[in-house]
Amino acid sequence: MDDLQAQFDATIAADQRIEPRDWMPEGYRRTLIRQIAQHAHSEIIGMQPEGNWILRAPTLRRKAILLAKVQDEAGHGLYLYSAAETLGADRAELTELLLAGKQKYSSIFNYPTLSYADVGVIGWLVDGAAICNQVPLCRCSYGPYARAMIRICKEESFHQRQGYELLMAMMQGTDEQRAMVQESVNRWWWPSLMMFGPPDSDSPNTQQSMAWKIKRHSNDELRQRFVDMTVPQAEALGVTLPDPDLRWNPERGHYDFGEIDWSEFKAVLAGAGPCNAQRLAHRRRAHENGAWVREAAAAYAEKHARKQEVAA
Ligand code: FAQ
Repeated sequence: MDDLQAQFDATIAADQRIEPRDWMPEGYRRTLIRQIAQHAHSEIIGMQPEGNWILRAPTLRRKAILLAKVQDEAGHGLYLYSAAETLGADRAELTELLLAGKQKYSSIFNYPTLSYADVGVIGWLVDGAAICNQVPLCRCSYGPYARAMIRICKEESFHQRQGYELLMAMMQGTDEQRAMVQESVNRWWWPSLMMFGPPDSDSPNTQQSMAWKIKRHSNDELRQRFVDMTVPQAEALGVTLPDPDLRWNPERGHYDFGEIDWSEFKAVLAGAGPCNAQRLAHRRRAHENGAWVREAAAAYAEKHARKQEVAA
């Protein structure tokens, strides 16, 4: 056992990858299943806010782009459930845990999409935050998760750009459109900052996850990186970020920003966000409506396996 632990520690120290067949400490496995499952659930639940606008996209082009983006999120969910399965988790069980409210998904998807500008702002801010958080995960110490993240990040970059391009178009439109973008930014800015998780001083998992090189940066480091990256983009767009304390700090070489309302974050995590009940109810309904597809796929797989047995 000591040998196995030493081998694991050496692999991590040498910045090499742990693969599914390698020995790993139980805590490492549990942490990865928790994070990857939460990430997968986020991608799947994350289809709902934007899905709300597919039927109301203003042009065929916008509709095609939005459909492609929402389908990408479904794909991300599937890669991630597959990565979790390499750790011995069962996708059906993870889904049950989500539906029973026993596993989390990102707080951000518990906010409503009230206007079409929200489609652009989600692309710009939510996908922007997701990229900031997820690019370092391409170097996660667990091979299957790191490899899944490479493709996911490429697609998230397209999502971020489509959001920014949409907002650029609206900002060059009418006063009403500009006001719609500003109103949307006002609603999404603070929840986007919350996506990075609790402050480092209140993050029970960060220290160990960084020691295991699952996480490469702390929550606060990534949040700061996101703010620094986004402020110039807001200026180029011509929108105001809703934080009177936001200003460049030349000594730190970063933007200072105001206090996040952590009581709101905790309430959303506890199930009391504006859309928690709606999101889970919708997911549950979709799962029940899809039961026949799962049954048909299982029956087909069984038939196929029997045929192969006979042929062998
Ligand atoms: N929401 O100790 P830490 C996307 C939980 S995908 C809900 O700091 P950790 C794509 C955390 O799980 C967005 N829960 O935890 C898209 C833990 O709870 P537990 C999802 C949160 O894991 C775009 C507790 O708080 N991305 O956006 C949140 O070290 C557009 C203590 O926190 C990922 O999942 C939160 N915001 O760090 C799709 C990325 N923050 O399990 C559609 C991978 C924290 O102990 C449209 N995940 N919690 O009961 C990560 O990088 C990490 O898990 C963190 C949290 C950074 C999220």
